[in-house]
Amino acid sequence: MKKVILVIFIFLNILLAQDDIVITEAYARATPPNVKNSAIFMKITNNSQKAIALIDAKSSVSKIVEIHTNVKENGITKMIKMQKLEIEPNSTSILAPKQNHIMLIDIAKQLVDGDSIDLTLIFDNDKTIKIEKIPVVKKIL
Ligand SMILES: [Cu+2]
Repeated sequence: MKKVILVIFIFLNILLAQDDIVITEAYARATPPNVKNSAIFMKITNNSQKAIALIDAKSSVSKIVEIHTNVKENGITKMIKMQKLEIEPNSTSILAPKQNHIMLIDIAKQLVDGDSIDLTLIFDNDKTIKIEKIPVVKKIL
């Protein structure tokens, strides 16, 4: 009987341990000197059965952090702020250059390749994910 209870207990723990939101492959773009904006890219996986929306983001490196998307208007691509980024159930939303991204506006210091920065993501299911170290990477876009 004890064994059965133990097995059930372990099984429940596994179920609870599966996070509904998982962030992978996050990186921030290195900045040239005097450039005050940068962006963070990643994959956000929603393992739950409900749509979850990213509604806010914060970082200690910049006062303003926004959720952005790129739109094309009259042949010109521009970035616009989104109130939220919805992630469908059991799917992955990709934040990538020239697509959706987390925008860092008015960064306090230059982001140099090899540095790392923190990021906090706030979702509409009351879940907050803090990533302590996102690598800063120099990438040619
Ligand atoms: Cu942007």
